[in-house]
Amino acid sequence: MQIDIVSVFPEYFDVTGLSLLGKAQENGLVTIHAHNLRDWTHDVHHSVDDTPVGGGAGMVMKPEVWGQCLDDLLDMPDGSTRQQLPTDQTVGTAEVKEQKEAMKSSGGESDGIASEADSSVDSHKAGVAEPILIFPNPSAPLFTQADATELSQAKRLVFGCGRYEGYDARIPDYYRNKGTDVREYSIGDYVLNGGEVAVSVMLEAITRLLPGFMGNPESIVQESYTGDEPLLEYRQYTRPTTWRGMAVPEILTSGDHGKVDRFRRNEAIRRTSRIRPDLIARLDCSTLDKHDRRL
Ligand code: 6GU
Repeated sequence: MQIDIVSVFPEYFDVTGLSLLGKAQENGLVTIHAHNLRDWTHDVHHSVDDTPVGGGAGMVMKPEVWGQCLDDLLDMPDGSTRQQLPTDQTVGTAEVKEQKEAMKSSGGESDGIASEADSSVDSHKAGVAEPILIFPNPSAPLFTQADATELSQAKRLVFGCGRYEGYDARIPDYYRNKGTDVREYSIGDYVLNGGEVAVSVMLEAITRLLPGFMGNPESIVQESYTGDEPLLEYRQYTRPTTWRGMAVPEILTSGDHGKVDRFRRNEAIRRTSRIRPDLIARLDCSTLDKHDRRL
């Protein structure tokens, strides 16, 4: 999977080089490039925002800068030519242009003045994955595990981080109208300063589902929100079986796997009913067995 992130704080994503996501990049499972939106500005102040049309507080991100940036990024092929990019996570306009030139001379793309239809045919011929464009937006539908699962199948994702009071609404509209798969997601009912944290959250939820990402793929299957039954997970314990006078539930030490499974499932259903009744309301009742129904 190839991931591009556009932000006015690309350094924010330096942390993607750490931990399991860092390993996944070393192993070639995923490449992540964070770009600085200001590299696509032309004015001396490198301004990316302006006051809202119609008045009001705050600033709105300008469509021209985003347009130039996304035209460049969405035009780029995946995998093969990507490897020519510098190892530095932050890639500016110069490198992007360089890469496009390299692509053209290697016959990887049409002459650049072809019609939209032509260039899309060409990109299919060259085996170029169509990117999905994702904008974090507190006023959008909630990002869920189902979205993470779907997006983990994609070859290319491009994230655009908005700052300040948001971005010009015509930006996603423009690319949607051009046929790009454009998504806008909120990560929860609270306010953040910008899209960077939200993109980090989505990035982690998506990439950990890539085949080969997790040491133990079983740990994904058992989790809360996964599969047809979005139940909260049962509570976990490890040794010692008694700690500061608190014993783990006795059934878990019984060695009877049937009883352990039943105990854990009961706990998952009871906890979900109490803590997240909204999830129970969404439950597909045909997945419940006769023991579940008695709870
Ligand atoms: Cl996606 N962006 C911002 N700025 N705030 C949020 C959010 C996104 N999701 C929840 N709060």
